[in-house]
Amino acid sequence: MSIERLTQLNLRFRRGVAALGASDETRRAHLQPALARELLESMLLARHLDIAALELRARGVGHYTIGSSGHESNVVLGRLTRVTDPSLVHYRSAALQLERARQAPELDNVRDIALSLVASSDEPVSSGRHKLFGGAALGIIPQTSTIASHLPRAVGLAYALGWKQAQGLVQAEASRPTPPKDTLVLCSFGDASVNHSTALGAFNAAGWVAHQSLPLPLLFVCEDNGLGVSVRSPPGWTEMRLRALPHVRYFGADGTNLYGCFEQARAAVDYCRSVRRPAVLHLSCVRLLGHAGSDVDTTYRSRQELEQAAERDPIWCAARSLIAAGVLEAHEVLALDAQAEARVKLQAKYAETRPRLTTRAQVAASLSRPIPPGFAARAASASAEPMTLAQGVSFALAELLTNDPGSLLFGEDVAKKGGVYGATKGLFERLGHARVFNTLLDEQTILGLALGAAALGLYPVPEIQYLAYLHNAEDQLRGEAATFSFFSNGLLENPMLVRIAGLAYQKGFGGHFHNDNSLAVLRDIPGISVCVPARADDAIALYRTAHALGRLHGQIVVSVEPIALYHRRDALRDGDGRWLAPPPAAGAEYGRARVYPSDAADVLLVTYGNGVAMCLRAREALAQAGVQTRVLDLRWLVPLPWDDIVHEARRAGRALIVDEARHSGNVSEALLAGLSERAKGVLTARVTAADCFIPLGDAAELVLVSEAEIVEAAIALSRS
Ligand SMILES: Cc1ncc(C[n+]2csc(CCOP(=O)(O)OP(=O)(O)O)c2C)c(N)n1
Repeated sequence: MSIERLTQLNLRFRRGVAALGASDETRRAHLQPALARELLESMLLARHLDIAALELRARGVGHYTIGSSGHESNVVLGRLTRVTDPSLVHYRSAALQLERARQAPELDNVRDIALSLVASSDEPVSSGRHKLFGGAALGIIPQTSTIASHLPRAVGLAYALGWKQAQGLVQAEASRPTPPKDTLVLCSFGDASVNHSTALGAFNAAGWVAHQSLPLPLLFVCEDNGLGVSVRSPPGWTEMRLRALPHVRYFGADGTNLYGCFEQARAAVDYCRSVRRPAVLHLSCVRLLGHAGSDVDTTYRSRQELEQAAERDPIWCAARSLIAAGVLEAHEVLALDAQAEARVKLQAKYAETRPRLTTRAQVAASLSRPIPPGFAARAASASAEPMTLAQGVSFALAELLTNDPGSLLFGEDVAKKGGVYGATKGLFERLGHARVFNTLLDEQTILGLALGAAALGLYPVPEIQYLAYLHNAEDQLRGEAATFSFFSNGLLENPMLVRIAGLAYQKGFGGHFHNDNSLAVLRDIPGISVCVPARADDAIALYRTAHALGRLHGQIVVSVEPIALYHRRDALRDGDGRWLAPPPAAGAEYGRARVYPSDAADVLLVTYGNGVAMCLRAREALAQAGVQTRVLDLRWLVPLPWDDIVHEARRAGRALIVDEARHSGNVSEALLAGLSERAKGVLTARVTAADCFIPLGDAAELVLVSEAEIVEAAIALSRS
């Protein structure tokens, strides 16, 4: 049905153009003929690609039918922005991208888009993993389909652009072309997306930055077709919403008027380039079809409405005004249309013959770059006093920030205060406000800033103040950071070290939200690594390796720092000071555990975080009961250190898993399953926290793992 409608529209366009008379005698102010011809050509190519998408889908060889029809006036942005302007674009951006591709003549973008429609592995953006607009040579960063999720990264990119310029780092990288001083970031989306809290958070963050007179050259573009699938934007709402954004200059453009649209877009682009402040271009569009090929919009749009939309078709409107103004002749427009149709058909036919992804390994290959076995950061200076975990974190971060001028640390309260728990103490004074700074209170913005900074070659170290508050922003990690490499065929990467204070045992303080003890949400994200340092030397070793992994392999590392261990000094007895540790000589080996040695072991205690402290104490009590144990601190929860786990479990013959996280969805499940597969014959048991939130006060102990429980379970296991 959609395909008939679009084909009919094209026929109507041809008849309409053919019927148009000669131009006015006096040529009106309009676009230059060469420019007009190119813009119209890109628009027509986009339209014929939509027809091809529907046709391929109808025959079962194409897989994507969210079209650009009715949004082709975004072509002006393809013309007015540069390949050096990082761009994150709406999924209706075929005309924009085709026009942008004129700046990269080595590409055949019609062919590339056709290849994406059939999910061919020849397709250069994601190698057939998704139909996305993008491409390194085009400066277009591929987007996921989660609406508005790209806006925080866009704010981060624009902020990082200014940051790099201020730090004098722009010229420092041999691997990237130096972007011009007036580079901007382009970010487009639909009108329904404007209402998403992620978008509103990003608009707010942009205003917050601009309010402080910091540079933020960011052009938001709202392509307003009045609909979000079947839901209508209330008339006037989108404009009112966008006009009310503080410090974001509003520009309105009518997508049915190509010339006016070009001029308004130019004004908006010039404003961002020269004033270095954010702006929004509100571009009126129409949706000529259903939301996607499968959406039958006639169930919620009247015949009259569809007829009005067809009359506002930007291609028809552009052709009519160009002919009326004497810029192009009707026969030239018809020739352009015929050529566009022929070119698209040829490339669609070619795309059909090209290979697809055929193996699981091929699909997963772009998740992250392979990390060589035994990877660890090189030695670093080790002379310092024994320290607490919090001091160790601060030491590690000081080392990282000092050694890498492209690194930056930010979050809520991390600067002068030094973090809620002092884990970033002294860094602000030592490295300055440009390298260590507070953000506004919005976890999506914090991670968005990291996403943008990393995409520009920086190494961000964002902090999430409490594990429970990661969940507000988790999509920025799961849907954005982790998919970046996957959907760009490994060409793009956003390495970072995300530090999150978390886990329980704060001795009655804080209740659930300050003692959150579930790591499930971090464990299943393909392509990211997760670590938990228990002591200062672990934190320093792990962060050295995390940074090296990021810089050398583009890896994202998330570290959950156990709050209850931050200031612990003693290991076994009050005043023994044995939890303190000096910095180690080198980094931690990637995916390797730390084993606390013992001469003999009847039971291996497999644990991490607070569990390490509890197990070391339980070990003493168990020894008195005649049960010898060895403690294995996983340190890396993703990937799990299987070689060490299996080796030590086999040596002891029994493995007790001590997981301070909830019973369901956490690491104990993976350990039990993995041991049954990899270490057959080893007897296993586990102790975990309850599937419950953490209450306030001493009642917290009722749902958490206790030392007594560990002792009891280990004795029971030793006797089985
Ligand atoms: C976070 C999220 N929720 C829901 C969806 C499903 N969805 C896809 S597109 C869309 C409507 C978007 O409308 P708009 O932003 O106006 O863009 P348009 O499609 O009209 O161009 C919805 C609800 C999604 N992709 N992401």
